[in-house]
This record gives sequence, structure tokens and C-alpha cells, in this order.
Amino acid sequence: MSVKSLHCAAIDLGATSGRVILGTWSRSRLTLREVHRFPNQFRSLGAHDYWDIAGLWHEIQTGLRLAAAALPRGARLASVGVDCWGCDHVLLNDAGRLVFPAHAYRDARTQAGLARLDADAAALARVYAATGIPNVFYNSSLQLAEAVASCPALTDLATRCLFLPDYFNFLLSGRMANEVTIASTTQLLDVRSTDWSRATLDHFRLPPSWFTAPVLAGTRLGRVKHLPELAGATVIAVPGHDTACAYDAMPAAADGSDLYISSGTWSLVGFESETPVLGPEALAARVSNERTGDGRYRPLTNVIGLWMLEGTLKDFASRPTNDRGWAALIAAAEKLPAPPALLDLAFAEFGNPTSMRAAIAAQLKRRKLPVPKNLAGYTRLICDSLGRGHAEAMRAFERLADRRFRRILMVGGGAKNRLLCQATANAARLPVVACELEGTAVGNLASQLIALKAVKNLAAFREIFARQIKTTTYAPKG
Ligand code: LFR
Repeated sequence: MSVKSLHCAAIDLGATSGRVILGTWSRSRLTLREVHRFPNQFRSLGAHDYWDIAGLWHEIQTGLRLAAAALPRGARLASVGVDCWGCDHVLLNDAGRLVFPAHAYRDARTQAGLARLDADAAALARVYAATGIPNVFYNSSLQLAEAVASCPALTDLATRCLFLPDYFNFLLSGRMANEVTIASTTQLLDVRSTDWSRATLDHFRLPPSWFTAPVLAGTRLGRVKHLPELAGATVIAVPGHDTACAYDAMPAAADGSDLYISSGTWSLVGFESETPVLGPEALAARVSNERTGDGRYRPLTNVIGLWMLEGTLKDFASRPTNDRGWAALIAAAEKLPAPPALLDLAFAEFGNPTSMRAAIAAQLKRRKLPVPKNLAGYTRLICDSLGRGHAEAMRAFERLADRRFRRILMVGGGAKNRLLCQATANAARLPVVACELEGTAVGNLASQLIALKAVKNLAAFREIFARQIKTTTYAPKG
């Protein structure tokens, strides 16, 4: 069987956990096996938040060895690909040494720059017109501008900026390259081409020489180095942005009538388009014109997501620890009456509070609304608020891009949350199709299979793979 089977490894890094997944393509069927899963978190040091990059690299290597060990006798890994959350990066010198620590995007260091750009309507309009990315606290543009302003020697010390998937690709293959989907999360890419926006780099005072023209997804970067177990495997620059991978995995109708939600720590509500969605209204709706692996557009809005629920859980001693506990919590939340008013999902309050529960309670008190009595109450309020946030993002897209969506396809952890799926269907007045799949890993593997010419293109992959996906449809109620 191994003769006709193709084995690929997807390294899928999330802000709270990472995975290495072995994908096997055989007789037009993709099977996934999670060979390694590990927790991830940023840690504070002094006033700042950092990723443990060496720790992540260690886990990646462990996972790849486990993937190789899980292969049938005589089989080899054909390729590997890395996808990761957006925006975060490292600064390197020519020898590939890190010259600045990797900060986490939730670090407060961007707050001053965020406020400055918000206060300068003309500059913000220019940056948005040039890049199609709104002013959000996690943008690489703000992060890098702060790094250079607070540490001017960096412009001499660093010669390259690699985003995290680019950096792991470099560690694996020895080749430094910027990939287009992850580049599109930075607010530095030109919205009209797939190259960097010189005017925007100048605005943020960043050296253009730190970046090279991004490669499209599917580019072969070279063979895996230094890991004998993977000898011969090719490193493929898959869509480096996890959300781009999740969107690629959607069993989407070919006519573009599906709205996508990748629901995890963040809820990314968007669609695919040949053209960007720009202008003052799009900016006000925080439409982010990120890119697909082939350089087209995936306009999306980031609704704050299940981060709010994850944070709230930490404030309750009696939180669910297994599937049964979760089912009981969701059932209890469903039985409660609908909250009298929903949360205003502001990033400023809920982006990185010390206590999410306290941050929610503070907003409710300010608005003279009742504060939930227990975890079920918070869960209900958060899911209903996110559902409305999803629907609002959808309506903005319908207006701005003159589209009508017929279904909402949902992947990620949120697709398992009945309460959130139903709240979204009710608020959007559309069916929500919750897909049981590891979207980010599937999109990562799809890109490898296409690059290896086992599958013709993404449309073909989606058509074949759609038959494999288990779905649950939530019809709107109420
Ligand atoms: C999701 C994600 C989002 C991005 C956020 C921060 O994991 O990649 O798309 O907005 O992380 O980078």
C-alpha cells in the first residue's frame, strides 16, 4: 500500500497548543493522525510577553520524529509544512541568529502606536488604502515599529525579518523566505500586488531590506536538514497563516455563496474574493484583506472569539476538564433565558485582561446590566454575543461586497460548541454547517498535496475532501 500512498506532516502551531499531524493520501482519501500535541503559551518577563521559540522548535522536531516513526515499514515522509497564528516574527542577522526576542502579539507594547494611528485619520486611511489591513493591536507593523523605536540599533543588527512559519521553514530547510499569506497579516503588504508596500514600510520606519518578495504557497524551499529520520522530505511553504489553511479546508460551494468562520481562540469571519474590500466603511467594519495561498483575497473580520470563554473558565474553579463536563456546561447554558443585552466585543477591554470574568462584569456594570451568577451564565452571554458578532460581520460583508451568503461554514473548536453554532445561525438567519475537521492541518496538508502534484488544485481537493467531512447543520430558530 505504501507505494501508492503519500505521507506528509503538517506542523500546526496555535497560540494555546501545537500539533504535528501525519496526513496520508491514498486512493483519493486523506487520513489524519495526530502524532504529537503540546501546550503553548506566552510568558511574561518584566513588562513584556514572549514566546518560547526554542521550546516550539523542540516540540516540532519531536513531532516530526514521531511522524516518521508512525509510517508503515519502508515508507518515507514526502514533505512537511508549517502553519501558525499571524503577525508574530523574529529578527535575524545574515547568519540566521536571533537578534531580538520573539514577542507575543498580545504584549501591550503596541498600545501607544495603536492609539497614535487611530488618532491620525489621514495616516490610517493611507495605510488602509495601501495594505487593506485595519489598525489592530497585534499587527506586525505596530510591533516592529515599536521594536525599532525602542531599540534603534536593531536596524543595524538585524538584516531579515521572518514571520514564525517562515522562521521554522528556515530552521527546517536552511532557506529564508517570506510566504504570502503570513505576510498579508502584517499590515505591510501592498494590497494591489503580492509584494511589500514601500510607503507603509516608510510610514512605520522599517527597513525594506528586512523583507523579500513573498513566495506563493506551494513553493518548495528545499530538503529537511539535520533530521536523519526525515531524510529526503521536502519543506513546502504551505499557507503559513493558520486562518488561510482553515479557509482552504472549507468544503465550500464553487459559486462563492458560503461565508466562512474559523472559530477558535479568535473567530475569523470571512470569504474568498478576487478583489479586496476597501474604503472608509470597510475600515470602520475592521475588514482585513488577508490573502489566499495563490495571492487572491480573503476579506475577514476578527471577532474576538472563544478566547473570552477560555479566559473566563480560568476564573472558575469548577470548570469542565473533559467532554462530559463541557456537554454539561453547554446544556446548562442553553437552559438559561436569553440575556437581556449582549456584550460589546471591544478588543481594548477583552484583548488581554488580567481577569476576563472581571472585565466582562465591569462592562455589564458600566452599562447597568445584570452580571451572570455562574459559569453557565457567562458561557451563554459569551456565545450569544459572539453569535451576534458573527452575524454583524456577515451583514457588513453583504453590504460592502454586494454578496448574499446562503450558508455559514464553521470549522475549529467552535464548530463543536452547539450553543455558539445555534447562536450564530439565529443571529445570521442562515444555516450554520459545523464541520468536524482539523481545518488548519487539513489546509496545510492540502497545499502539500497540490505542490506534490497528487491533487490538481484547491477546487479539486475541496470537492474530493468534502465527501469525507462529517457535518452538523444548525437551522436558524426563534
Ligand atoms: C488565529 C490568528 C488570526 C490572527 C490572530 C493573531 O490563530 O492567526 O487569524 O488575527 O491569530 O495573529
